[in-house]
Amino acid sequence: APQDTQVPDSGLVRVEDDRTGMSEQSLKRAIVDNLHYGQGKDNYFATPYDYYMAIARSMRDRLIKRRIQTARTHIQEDSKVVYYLSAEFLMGRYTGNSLINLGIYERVRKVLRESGLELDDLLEKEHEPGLGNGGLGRLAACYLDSLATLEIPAVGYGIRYEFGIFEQEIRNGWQAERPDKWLSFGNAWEVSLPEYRTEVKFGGHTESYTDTKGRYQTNWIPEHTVFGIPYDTPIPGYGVNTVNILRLWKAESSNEFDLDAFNAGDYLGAVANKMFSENISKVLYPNDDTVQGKELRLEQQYFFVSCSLQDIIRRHIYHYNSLDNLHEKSAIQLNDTHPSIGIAELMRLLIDVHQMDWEQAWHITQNCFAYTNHTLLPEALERWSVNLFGRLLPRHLEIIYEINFRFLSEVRKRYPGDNERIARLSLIEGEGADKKVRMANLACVGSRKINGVAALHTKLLQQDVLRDFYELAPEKFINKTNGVTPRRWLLLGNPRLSNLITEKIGEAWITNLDELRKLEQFADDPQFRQTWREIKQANKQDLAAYIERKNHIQVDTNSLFDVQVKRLHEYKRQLLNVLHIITLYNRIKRNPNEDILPRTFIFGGKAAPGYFIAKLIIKLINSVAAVVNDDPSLEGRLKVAFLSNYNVSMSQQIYAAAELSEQISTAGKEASGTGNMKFALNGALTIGTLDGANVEIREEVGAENFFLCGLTTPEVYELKAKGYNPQEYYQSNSELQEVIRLIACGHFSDGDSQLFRPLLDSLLYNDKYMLFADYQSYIDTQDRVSQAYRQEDNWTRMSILNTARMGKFSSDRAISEYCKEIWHVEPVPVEFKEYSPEDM
Ligand code: CBF
Repeated sequence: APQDTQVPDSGLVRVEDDRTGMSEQSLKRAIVDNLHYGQGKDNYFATPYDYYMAIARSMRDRLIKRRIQTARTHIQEDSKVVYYLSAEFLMGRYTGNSLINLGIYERVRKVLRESGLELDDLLEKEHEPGLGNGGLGRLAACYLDSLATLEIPAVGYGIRYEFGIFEQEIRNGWQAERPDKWLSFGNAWEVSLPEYRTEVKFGGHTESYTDTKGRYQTNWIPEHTVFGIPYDTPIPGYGVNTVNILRLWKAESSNEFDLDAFNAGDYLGAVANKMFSENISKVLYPNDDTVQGKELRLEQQYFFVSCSLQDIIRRHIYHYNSLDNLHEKSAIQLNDTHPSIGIAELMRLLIDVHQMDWEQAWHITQNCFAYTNHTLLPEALERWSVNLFGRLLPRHLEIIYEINFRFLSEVRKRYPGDNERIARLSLIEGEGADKKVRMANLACVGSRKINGVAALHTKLLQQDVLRDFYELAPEKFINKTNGVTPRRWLLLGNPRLSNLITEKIGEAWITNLDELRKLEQFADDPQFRQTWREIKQANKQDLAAYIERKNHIQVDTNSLFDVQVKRLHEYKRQLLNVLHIITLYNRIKRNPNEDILPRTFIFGGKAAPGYFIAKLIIKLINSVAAVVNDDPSLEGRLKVAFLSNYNVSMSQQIYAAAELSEQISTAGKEASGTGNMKFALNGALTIGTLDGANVEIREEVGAENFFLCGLTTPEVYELKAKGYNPQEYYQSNSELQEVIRLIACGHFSDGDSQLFRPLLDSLLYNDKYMLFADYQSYIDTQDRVSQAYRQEDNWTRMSILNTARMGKFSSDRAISEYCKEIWHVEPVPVEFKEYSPEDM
């Protein structure tokens, strides 16, 4: 288990009282105190959940003290602040992470054990806040951890969804969704600050007038107004006193009850405003990588962005009494285009509310914002119908037209007569009723820097998706390869391995992941390899026990744990993995004595509820699992498990136990991926295409320690251009034909030959993601994996080298780069001070 690292009994932390003390005695007193006075229970009545709440509150108290001192320090030091705007934050459970970052995990575990309580069991009582879909939201969470650890003043701004990502159940092999009522037992971690509530307008119309100084002004008369109430969660850095905040906005009605409507007999009308308001932060849209263009989604985006910008302005004015230097003291990051309406909103606030002139407001706006793009998929690029936009945000539409007019005038000067280019660059797409506002274009025009999330992705943005913007302003483009926090993804998630690493190379790796290189010297040490293997084995046993508990499947812990966990999407090609499983199945059926490496295939991931094909892939995985797992002739050879409701907490356990990481998206489709990094950090070897960050992972770990398969991006483009025909691959591959025929004849669907027809038809006659083109390469590479796994010693060596060479993929590295090259912010160390009478 993680060791106490930074907080000795005396020294860094000197206050020894129930709220902030770190000694065993103080911690014990704090937990008992919170049990009594927070939960209203003693040890006779307390449930495990009460104990969890008492631990969480005790940690929160410790963080709040540091938070206050952090905030004060940032003001005293006149610090520039990073504001990270994101519609999603997939934080995972807080309490374990806080114990780790405070350095008292082991101490609290010991204190609880003395009372017969098991910390790890109690931490499982925390309902994970699932306020994100996947990679993008989880990246935001890793970045908050690194920002605090690097002592950078920062605030994460987002939405306090009442319902997070749905809970996935598997019923008869199909995904079923249940609402995620994560707040139903309260949230020990947040503090609400109604005194900072913010008003947000929607709908209505605008009116122009000339003010007393003869200036042309616009007034927005809204149809509705809504309040945003901030809820703060402390974000502690590791081994430092900095505690930043995640500020999430909850929508509340500004007019609970319309008495006039009520008196006129219109009861529903009387509460209409309340219903409109509260819907806004009700539920997270469960779509990853597709946009539905729904009004509520735009309302959500505008709501949290407006609240956040007003909050930033309030804080700034309080400190500087002027907005002239806003861009010198604030760096606002747009996590994808979801918050990009912020560009128009900041303009509105500066011009309409704070009476700034256009030129100055635009200068400030362009110098505040930077934009991260997270996807190359055209269906994920946000475009809002002008009609909808104008109805909901009439003033913003005017501002966007004005930005566009000024921007295109410049473009025309630069490219006279190039009307096609001008049309592509325009913030408005199309004509007449079909006109759309292009949010990526708005983000590009209004930002100082634009970045992709892996080297290949940034290159493709420059060559393809954002090419015109790149040609216009190449200096704006920059790559920032993603990273993951080693605190959650190794120290907390894999205590056995992190203890071994610390034993061998010390604990510096926790905040300087490049230190892991020092493990290379042990890669050939037989004793170290043996211990490395034993740890993986123990983690596999834990996961096997979980699978048995949840899925009632017994898996062989000596088999290769071959894992694909991520959102279900056709481009991620879980289906290619299934084709491999069926290929192995056929080989065994054809020749029962075939020497096949025993494998356990583990899947996990949610499909967007409206994404029929992705849901059908889940059904296929479960149907194949049912046949394979029930076949006695496959016992000890193949097992397939789909783990339902994949989330952050579950993934921590999975990464620790995985041996083979499936990263097999069609080249050029996955922007980066971050799961690929977490697997390799935990010693899994990757089978993958040259896509996203896989390219850089392979460069770092060495081609000989990575199982490469599939077409490259240029090959994919070339094949598409010349006219890809899946039949060419199908007709010439007998193993592939056998696999497809077995599915088609209903072998995995009780004889129903129609059930999986949509999947097969899409493969046979379209195959947008080129599974057939990559099938043989993938199968051959999997055969190489099987051979390699049998060379136990060499496999372990490769595994050690993978972990040892993952330094680059720390989110600390990524955030340091953002700080230096995009945000221009510096660390601001925070001192921990004892309470004094002046604090009163
Ligand atoms: O950059 C973080 C991740 O974002 C996504 O999940 C996204 O939502 N667009 C991408 O699909 C990932 O490739 C990427 O790692």
